[in-house]
Amino acid sequence: MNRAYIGLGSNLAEPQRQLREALAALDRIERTRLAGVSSFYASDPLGPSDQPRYLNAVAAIDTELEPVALLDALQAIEQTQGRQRKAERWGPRTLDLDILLFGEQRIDEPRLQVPHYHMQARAFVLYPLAELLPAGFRLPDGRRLAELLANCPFTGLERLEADA
Ligand code: A4P
Ligand code: MG
Repeated sequence: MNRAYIGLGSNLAEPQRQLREALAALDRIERTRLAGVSSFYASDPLGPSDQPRYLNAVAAIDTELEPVALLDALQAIEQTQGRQRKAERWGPRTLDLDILLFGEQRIDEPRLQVPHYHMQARAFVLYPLAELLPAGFRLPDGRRLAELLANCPFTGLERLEADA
């Protein structure tokens, strides 16, 4: 059994609903259960600025799946929720699910790199992730989460109050 952390992002088609449906879907993945959810955060778009603000969150899951099998399951959820892969990089999307961390593993395969390549610089990933991890947590490469947070200003980010 491995604890993995999944980044969720949406900026189309009722992002709040997209994230709630995605969380329910994560809990339905075979041999996997939802173990925790961060607050939801509204965030300014990274990339093209002519797109709506995003809603971001991080979920903790416990899974017996192998990493690539988990990625398959996440991509199936994205498809179910109407994700259309477009050529434009960092463009708008109904749902993006990224594997941020997978146990203590470092993975470098064609389809999957973990820890997720850009997480160390993204406030909309680091701040929700930090809600779910102990102070002093270290990434598989030894870097402390607290250090990454200290270098990543809480800019363009708005933590939303839980509404239910
Ligand atoms: N892939 C490799 N490693 C992973 C991993 N750890 N988790 C591969 C998930 N996927 C991984 O992803 C492209 C390929 O990455 C997958 O086929 C998988 O094999 P994708 O979801 O199809 O494409 P993408 O998400 O458009 O590309 P990319 O570069 O991952 O986009 P980002 O970097 O995720 O950016 N602004 C705000 N405020 N909030 C956001 O959430 N998101 C993006 C998307 C842009 N701006 C944003 C946000
Ligand atoms: Mg992605």
